[in-house]
Amino acid sequence: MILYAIPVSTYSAKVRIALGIKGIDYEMVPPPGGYSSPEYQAIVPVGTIPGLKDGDFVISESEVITEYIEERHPEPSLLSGNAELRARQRFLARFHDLWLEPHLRATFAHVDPASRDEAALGGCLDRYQARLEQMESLIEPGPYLAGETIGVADCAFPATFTLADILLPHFGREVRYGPKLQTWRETVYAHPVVRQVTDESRQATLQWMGAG
Ligand SMILES: N[C@@H](CCC(=O)N[C@@H](CS)C(=O)NCC(=O)O)C(=O)O
Repeated sequence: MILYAIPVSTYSAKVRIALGIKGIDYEMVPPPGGYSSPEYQAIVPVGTIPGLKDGDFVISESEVITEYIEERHPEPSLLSGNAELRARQRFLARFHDLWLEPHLRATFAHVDPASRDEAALGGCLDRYQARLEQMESLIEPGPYLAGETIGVADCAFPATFTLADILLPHFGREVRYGPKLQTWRETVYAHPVVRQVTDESRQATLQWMGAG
């Protein structure tokens, strides 16, 4: 398998964690010409990372890639438990992609103080924090986000939180997690695969910001 990805990409980290937990060998390749380039779009038509190539089969969208991996390599399962627990896994993973992470991504335009719009940045950070507080009321770690074993939802958040731990202080904001999220963070970051992938994300992000 080839995973088109770069270490700084949070959505790529999600898939890398899933592959690592399942013990699947893959080659991580940066998108030729960069993401959205014609060269990369000749392989992965939408041009986003992560993109997966498994033999002749190519697919993108991190959630879809994760579910494809789950179906191809069912053990250990990242969607275990009954229908309700599996729905909770999927819900939290979508919550990450649709309602939490985009507010953090929107701050990228303001990393450089020279081109920063303080009002717009403040709005992004407020919305990110509000969703984080909402998440606290949505979870009941057991100790993972939906049950006793690590699942698709647990794969989605770690790299985003690693990124937030760097970006929020950069913007002068305190990183605040509620008690349930804090407990879950301690559990998930202790997982060796999560730790390895997020350590790489942290290094790459610090380099990207010119601080590493
Ligand atoms: N919904 C996509 C989001 C992935 C995404 O936004 N990737 C960024 C890099 S982290 C990208 O490829 N952007 C391409 C672009 O903006 O054209 C997924 O889950 O895979």
